Amino acid sequence: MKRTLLSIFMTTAAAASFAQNPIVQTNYTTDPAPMADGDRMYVYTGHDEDNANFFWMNDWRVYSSADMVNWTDHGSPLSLASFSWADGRAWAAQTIKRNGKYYWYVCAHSKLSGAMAIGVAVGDSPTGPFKDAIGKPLADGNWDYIDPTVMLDDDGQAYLCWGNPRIYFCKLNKDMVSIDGQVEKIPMTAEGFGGPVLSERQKGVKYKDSYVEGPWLMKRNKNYYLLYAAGGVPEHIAYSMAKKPFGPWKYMGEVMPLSNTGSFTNHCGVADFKGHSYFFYHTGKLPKGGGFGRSVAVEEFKYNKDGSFPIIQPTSAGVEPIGTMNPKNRVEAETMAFSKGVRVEQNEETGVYVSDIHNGDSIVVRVLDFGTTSPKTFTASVASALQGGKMEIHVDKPDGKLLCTLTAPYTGGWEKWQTVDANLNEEITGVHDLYFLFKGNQGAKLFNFDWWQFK
Ligand code: FUB
Repeated sequence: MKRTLLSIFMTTAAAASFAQNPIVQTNYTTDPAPMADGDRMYVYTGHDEDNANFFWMNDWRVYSSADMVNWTDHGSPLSLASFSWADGRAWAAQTIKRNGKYYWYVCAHSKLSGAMAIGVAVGDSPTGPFKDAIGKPLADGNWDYIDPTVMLDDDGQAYLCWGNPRIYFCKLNKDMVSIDGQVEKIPMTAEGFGGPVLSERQKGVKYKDSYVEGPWLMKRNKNYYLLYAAGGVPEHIAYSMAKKPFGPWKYMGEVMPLSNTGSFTNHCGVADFKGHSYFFYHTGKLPKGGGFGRSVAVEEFKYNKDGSFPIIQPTSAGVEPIGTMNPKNRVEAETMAFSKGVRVEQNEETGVYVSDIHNGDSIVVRVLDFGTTSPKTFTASVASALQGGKMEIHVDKPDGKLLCTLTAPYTGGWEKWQTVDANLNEEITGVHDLYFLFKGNQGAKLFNFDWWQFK
């Protein structure tokens, strides 16, 4: 029944034409590591700084969604400052849940060794707070030590692997914060990875591929998979399969071939959620983005019958919604399907909120189910140290029916929040996308926006 309803509303013109990638527009995001937990899909990302000319990365971020199109920004609960031993390069990472705790494996430049190191943070919820679990790196002192990926096998054994241009592999103890035994190097054979590592390629020999970095270790049914960035620069995504978690690996081919994504790196993560399979990756497709200004995107796919991966191409369309949101509950303003112009900030008291709202900016929130009884008012929490501004809410498209106009006043400060109401111009029932269009003094910052609700 749910599927039928979804397919009915997805045939509306507004839904069919919606471009959903990249999934975050308020920051550059990289190296996605998805984790389905309960009713939500979480994505742990790196964060490229604005106007960067290298991977000068300082923190990691978390986003989540229940419907795969509206993503809530949970801010940055982990940064270089969380690790006393780290002083740069907050690169790729992955989070996994075990026994109610969340373990976030990261890599960063180590002050102790002067090279790269693998660390682990722990938290009691998927969005933190997180703290360094052991106060030191798990493995330190090698420039190869980047891009950790972690997997918990059905028998309770956890495995960690990482590396560029070689793959290092170890067992984790049950505590998830110590290594069981030795760190091994996986043999980088042509059989396993399509060719040796790039520096060991022989002139004149044609290889199928070469592992580079960004491993993603996973198990599905009885098969183990290692997906990775491959081929050199620019990178495509390829994969290998094995019958045991430590191999021997068999090179299986490309998953995401090279295309014009605007980013010379690629980095993937894969997860199933609510009966769907998703492939996350990054591109340089946000405005002013590129190789050091990357953005996470997602595609839905189906495994081939034999368990192998299909070829997955990057799209700007992205994925279809797999659920709806209730607009009569409080919705955080930083939950959005797409935005233009706005940014986010966070503080201890408010958490994450939408900032930098200017005339002409917009936010789209999708698949809102108003049910059969129309609300009468729209309420929002806003703050402004200047003159404030207006928020028009249009139904299903930017120039769709004007549902209401909310006036955000001067409130005495950018974090002095005031709850403001607007009466609806007309009734609304059923499932709709809403377009929040911001209007006000040209060039001025208008107001900040924390949450909203229909009543
Ligand atoms: O984001 C920094 C580095 O770029 C990652 O560690 C690599 O996987 C590549 O995506």
